[in-house]
Amino acid sequence: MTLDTTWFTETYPKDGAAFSFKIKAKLHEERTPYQHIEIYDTEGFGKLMVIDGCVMLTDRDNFLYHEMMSHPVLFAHRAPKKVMVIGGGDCGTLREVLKHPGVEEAWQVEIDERVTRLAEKYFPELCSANDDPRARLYFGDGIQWLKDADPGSLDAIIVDSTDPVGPAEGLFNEAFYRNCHRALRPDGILVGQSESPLFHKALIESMHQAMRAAGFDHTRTLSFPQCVYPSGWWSATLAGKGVDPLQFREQDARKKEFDTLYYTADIHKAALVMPAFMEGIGG
Ligand code: AG3
Repeated sequence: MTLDTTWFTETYPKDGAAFSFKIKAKLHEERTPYQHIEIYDTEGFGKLMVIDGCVMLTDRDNFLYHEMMSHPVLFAHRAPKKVMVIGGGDCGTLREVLKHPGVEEAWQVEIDERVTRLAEKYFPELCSANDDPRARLYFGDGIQWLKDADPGSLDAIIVDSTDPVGPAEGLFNEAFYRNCHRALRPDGILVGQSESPLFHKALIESMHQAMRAAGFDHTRTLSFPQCVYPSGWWSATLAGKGVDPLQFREQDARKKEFDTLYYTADIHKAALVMPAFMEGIGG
């Protein structure tokens, strides 16, 4: 093997940086109608899923992202019962959502069924909640699903998408957020993965603007470490319909009856504190 084939590298050309994994083996590669998927076994991070050249998740650190995409929004909501995940085909977010005993129905609407089938094979622990009777797996276009959703029928919407290019582009604009706003009940909360505070601040600002323009009353960004994503630092942006997602059920979070590896009530509070260069974003 040459050196090149023993490493997988995602480059960030705009920022002149990259992140690499030492590879033990390429386990799978395919082109679906939507994207190019690769699965690797790595030296240090366990299994790795890559879509269109971008790192999606590894065994070692996916808990950071999946917990922070799920628990802050669900503890910010007063009593989430019906939750929708858009994208999230690896089922890691769905698994976290189903840890909340009050959730009655959790939908995962993923456009590319192959992502889920490969996760079942290579990341079985992420799919361990898929046979929970409250889980509903649907393969299709999340944008259309939300357009068709009954108005006021959801408590929380979690957009666990790829970067805002290609199939996920339509998950970051005002038209999409309008459909989310319509589909949410009063007090409903939307959260979308919102890339890196350091590399993508303009995108985060544009998400806040688009969410407000779509009718949401309060918008907030939280951040967390994620060394395998561009800049090693990632974010999620929340939008509340009649509620401020800065507030959360802190006591419930403190006495939660499920395990997490990163999320705690204190992490929740800390994650919502913005660094100086981000102050004034959201409110
Ligand atoms: N969601 C994708 C985050 C985007 C990562 N971007 C990148 N590597 N350029 C991850 C899916 C996990 N459920």
